[in-house]
This record gives sequence, C-alpha cells and structure tokens, in this order.
Amino acid sequence: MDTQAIKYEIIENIGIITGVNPPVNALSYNVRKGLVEALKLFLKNDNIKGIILCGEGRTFFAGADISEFGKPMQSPNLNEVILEYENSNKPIVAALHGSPLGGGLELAMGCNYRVALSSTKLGLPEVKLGIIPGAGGTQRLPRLAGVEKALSMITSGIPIDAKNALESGIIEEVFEDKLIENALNFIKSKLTLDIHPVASKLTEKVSNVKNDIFINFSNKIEKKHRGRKSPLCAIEAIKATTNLSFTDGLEKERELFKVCHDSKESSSLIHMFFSERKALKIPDIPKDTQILPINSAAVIGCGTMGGGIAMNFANVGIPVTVIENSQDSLDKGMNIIEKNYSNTVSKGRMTQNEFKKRMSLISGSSKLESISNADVVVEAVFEEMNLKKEMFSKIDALAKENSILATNTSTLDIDQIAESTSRPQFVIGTHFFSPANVMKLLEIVRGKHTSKEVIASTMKLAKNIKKVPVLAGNCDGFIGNRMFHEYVRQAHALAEEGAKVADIDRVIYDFGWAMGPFAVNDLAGNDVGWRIRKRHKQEGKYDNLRYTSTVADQLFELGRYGQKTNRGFYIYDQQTREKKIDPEVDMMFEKVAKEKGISRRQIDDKEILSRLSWALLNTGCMILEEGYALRASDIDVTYAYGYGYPHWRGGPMKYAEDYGLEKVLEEIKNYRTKNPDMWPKCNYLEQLVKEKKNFN
Ligand code: T1G
Repeated sequence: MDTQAIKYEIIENIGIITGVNPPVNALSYNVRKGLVEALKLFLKNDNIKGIILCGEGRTFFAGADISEFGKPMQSPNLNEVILEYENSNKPIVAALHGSPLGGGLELAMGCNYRVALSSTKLGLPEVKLGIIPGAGGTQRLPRLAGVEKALSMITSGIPIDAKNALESGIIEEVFEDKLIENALNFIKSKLTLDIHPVASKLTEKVSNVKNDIFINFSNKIEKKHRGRKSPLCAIEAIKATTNLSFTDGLEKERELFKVCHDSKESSSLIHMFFSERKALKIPDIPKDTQILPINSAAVIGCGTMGGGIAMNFANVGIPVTVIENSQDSLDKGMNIIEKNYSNTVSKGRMTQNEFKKRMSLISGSSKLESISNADVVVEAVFEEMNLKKEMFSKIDALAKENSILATNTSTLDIDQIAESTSRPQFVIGTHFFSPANVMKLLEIVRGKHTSKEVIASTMKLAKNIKKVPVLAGNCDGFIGNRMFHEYVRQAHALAEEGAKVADIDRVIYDFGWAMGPFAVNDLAGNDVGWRIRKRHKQEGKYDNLRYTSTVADQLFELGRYGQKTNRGFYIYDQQTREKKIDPEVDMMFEKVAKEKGISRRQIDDKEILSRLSWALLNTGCMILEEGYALRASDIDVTYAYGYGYPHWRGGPMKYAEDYGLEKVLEEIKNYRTKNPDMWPKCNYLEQLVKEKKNFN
C-alpha cells in the first residue's frame, strides 16, 4: 500500500513509514490517514519487530497543514494519529531531519524514541500562528524536557538545534549523516528491551515546579508580546502538567487551543505567514527566470545604513567591501560595525570565532574602483537626487558587466537615478530599514527598465540575506513611506485639531505598534523628515493638500531633531534615553492651529485610532489602484516587517478588512466632509465596497 502521501518499505525486520508530501511534509488529511493505515499494516505483520517514522525530501513533518485551518477537521485528527503511535506494541523511532515543527514534533514525541541529523531544527512554533500546540505538545514536552525548557520553547516558538534537543532529553541520539541507516541500527539495538519509554507515561504529573516560574514567564510575555493571548494560553496549558493527569491536561490543551484558534490574533498571524510567502511571487516573472550569481558585494557609504547593509552580507558569508571617500569616515564606519558585532558576542549570541569570521569578510576601501569585482553594488549615500545621480554615473563606469546596481533610497525616483547610467536594466531600488542589520523588511523597487533577471535575483538575494522582500513600484516613497507620510500628516492634523502628542502616541502604542508617530519621528530624525518635506514642497506635493507639518518645521529650526539632539517632540534623558512629555510642543500646536484658523476640540482615542488607521488604508488603496503594490497583503508585510505594525493585527489592510471595509469607508466619508483635503477620494476602495468585495 502506498497512499499518495505516505510510502512504506520493510528492511530486514524493521518497517519504515515515510512521509511524502512536498514541500514540507505538512500533516494534511492524506498524510494522517496514510500514517494510521501504514502503522496498522505493520502492527499486523509478525515479521516486523520495530518501526522507523521519517520524512522524504527536505524535512520530517513540519507540522499541521496550515491551509486546512478553519475548515472542518477530517478524521483521523492528529491527536488520534499520535495516540495510535503511542499505543503501538512495537517500538517506534522517529528519524528527524530538516524542521520537525509543531504537529511534526508532537508526532515524534508520541513515538518511543527520537534520533536526528545534527542539522535538524526542532520546535513548537504554534504561537507564531497565534495558537498553541494542539496535539499534546504542551503535555508531552514538559514530561520529556521539564517545564522550564517547554515554557521557553513553546512561548517563544523558536526552534532549537539537535544538540540542544539531545541535552534537553527530547531526542536520544544525533548523527552527522546516513539518518536511515543509523536509525535502523538504533531501533535494532532496542528490540531486546521489554519496555519502551512513552512520553505521556513518564510521570503522572511534573513535580517540583515552583509557581514563580510561571509568573516570571507571564510577566516576560506581557512585556515582549504586548496584547497577545496565545503565549499566555501556552503557559496555562504547560502549567496543567503540574496539577492534572495527562488525559485531563490534554483536555485543557484542547480547550485553550480552541480559544486561540478562533481568535483574530490567529487569523491575522496566519494571514502574515502566507502573505510573507506570497510576496515572493511576482506574476510577470516566471519561476525559471535566470538568477545572477552573487558571490561578492560592495556597499558605497559606511554610515549607519551602509554599515548595517554590509553586515547583512557578511552574516551569510558573502564578502563585502565598504567604501567611503575619506579614511576617517571609513574608520568610523568600520568601528561601528565592529562594535555592533562585539555587542552580540558579549550578549552570548555569537562566538568569538564567528565574530572574527564576519569581520574578515568585510573590507574597507576609500577608492570607488574597489566596486569593480562586485556582483552587487549597493549605493547608500546621502538621500539627495543629484548626489545619487552623480554616484551612479561613476558606478556605471566602474562596475563589471552584469553586476546589479542597487540604490538604497527611501523615497527617490529610481528611473531618474537609472538614467544616469548606460544600463538602466541593471538598476534597482533596495530600501533597507534602519537599523539595516536588524530590520527584516527589504522594499525592492522596480524601475521602468529594471530587467526581470535583476528583479528575480534581488528577491533571491533578499531571502539569502534573511530579509523579507516586498516588490514595490517606483512612486514617491514607494509603498511604505508613501503611506507613512499620510499617516504622519494625519497625526499632525490631529495634534493641530486638539489631540495631545502623547495621547496620539499612546493610542498607537496600545494598539500594538512598536511606537507612536511622534516617537518614530524623533527616532528617525526630524532633520530627515524636514529635507523630504522641503523637496515635496518644491515639487508642489502639498498644492491641494493641507500642510500639517508647521510644528515639525519649527522644531527643526530650533535644532530639535529628535533623539540625536535629545529634543524633538519629546525631551530625552541624555543617559537613559527615557522620554518626557514637553508641554511646550502641545502649546506650539495650539498656536499654529490658531494661526491657521483651526477650531480645536477634545478628540477621543477612538477617533485617533480610526483616522490614523484609515489614513494608511486609504493611501494603501491608492497604491493598489495605481499598481505600485502587487497586492494588499504585500502592504501588510511591509508594515509588519518595516514599521513595527503589530503582526497579530495582520497589517493595516487586513485590519481594515476585519473591521469591515464598508464601515471604514463610511468613517472616511464622514471625515472627508469636515476635512476634504486630508482624505483624497480613492475609487478602488469605493468600488470594492460597492461590489461588497474584500482585498483578495
Ligand atoms: N502548512 C501548509 N503549508 C506550509 C506549511 C504548513 N505547516 N509550512 C510551509 N508551508 C508551505 C509554504 O506556504 C510554502 O508554500 C512552502 O510550504 C514552502 O515553505 C496541531 C496546530 C518548514 C521552516 O508553523 O516554518 O502543527 O509559498 O517557503 O523557507 O499543534 O515553511 O511555496 O506555495 O516557508 O524552506 C506548525 C511552518 C503548524 C511550520 C520551511 N508548523 N513552516 O521553510 O520553505 S501548526 C509551522 C515553516 C501545528 C499542531 C499545530 C517553514 C519551514 P509556497 P517555505 P522554507
């Protein structure tokens, strides 16, 4: 018998059950059914004395099939499958490789033994999808590895490596290679034993656990995962191992799983999971598009951005040359890179050897000629069009044939930059987010002439350097900053109309963003914003729009650039960086409102959130209408990975969809009556509502 998703074979007296459900052996209905059927056959066969469970292709079972969530579960469910394996009267070893995650690891924990290749990463990542392990993971893992390890693995969702799993008692042996051969020897060595271990029966309840540990984890989670429920539910489920029997604990897990499964947090995080992967698919770029090899890189400019960008290459083993025009600036930039890496070492997150390896991959040069061998050149000089154009004509003269010429710009016109070269098809925008070595988003900007090969290769490069790429079209500010600009304009309008700066930031923070718009402005630098506004004014961008940044301009003139000058919209403590409200700033807004003839009023939290959220949504819809983003979900990915938008709210477009687009439009229309130039009409949104459609 070979179902479509499971195959089996017998080697000597050992039965081997193999998952064949590419790409990741997700535990879909066919797999679950096949697992039970194959096991039953083997249990009936007297020649078979032991069983190996494994997966074909890149991984052992990587968990439940997420695309089945929300649909009626077809029997057998995973719990039922695992019970069959656990009750087997022949010993079973799970032979792990790749990513045994979620239900995959839960299934393995239902087997008597687990062995793994050393490259295996094991984990229970369910909280990343807004749920908790739902097939006994919260009950078996603490019995195998202790409560503390289970709390750490399940509440973070971060996988551990095979060595760590071995030390924690989750697996029994680690092999460098020849997984099946070694697993065969392993299970044969166990055949003479009368009893084989079963995780659920290791102990009735997990004892000697202090309650403090649960309190400490909850406190940590409430800080780290502000607003989230699933990690707290996971703690509750794990706690059940200390006061309930395995069967009752499983029941408790089921209850909590259901609460999480039915939550917005979960549907939003699942939306994020699939959106992140969808963003990699570009409709007009076929899968077999030629990929340009990237084995070396050059970064021009070793300031905060340039240095961070260079680290991304070194982190994955790509040698990179950073270029600055003076030795002094180069030394300064290289020192910052070194300091960044040293900090990681001192936090215990990098070994000294790795530190040396990464530093040795980064070389400095004060000569632009050093770009001549690089497969990709990333320009990260000051955000100024003439400077960038001048730089690109020089790059054009020096870079080798077929090298990707990328510009790290956050707002500028890629086509204008490309025009200064003789090979615009090789020019592309790569908008990194600060700090570039930390932030996951990479907005990739496609110019009029950028070739398909260059786009496909840059998307691939982004994945290689562990970024989350989103392809944007070439409009001012691309996807992210074009929307952010309108969001900030709305925040300033709110402040002019009577809302307090700190209240606006508080509402946004409480919603789940990393920080509010004014705090972001202080972090990014009001001088940066001022330069962009100056250009926008020259280009007539505000001709039909209310200009709301008068206070920001006044602060700039006072030298209040934000955190870097210890003063911006807030006042910052020089040592602790703690921010304090400055009532003077609210008074400046009041004064400006008076001068502009704006009548001030009390503005409640609901209106603050609604106006800021819909300013993003309305601009996002315009971007979709004009074709600068491929899909609404790309916008959600942009905001979650580049702007600190809470993933568990699904992104600004998904949030609006959940709220109801019809209701959203009603509110926008209401605001538009009072303030037409703050709310440009978007036909795309009107059309969606008219047709009672959602984004896609
Ligand atoms: N279900 C359905 N599809 C999945 C999937 C899954 N679990 N995992 C991956 N895919 C698809 C993915 O959408 C993509 O599709 C393709 O596979 C390759 O993925 C009861 C409740 C395993 C580390 O959360 O972390 O078990 O875009 O590009 O970079 O408690 O996929 O090609 O069409 O990400 O090599 C727990 C999620 C589920 C694992 C591989 N498991 N997956 O990374 O490939 S909940 C997870 C991953 C659960 C039980 C419960 C990664 C990976 P397409 P990829 P990759």
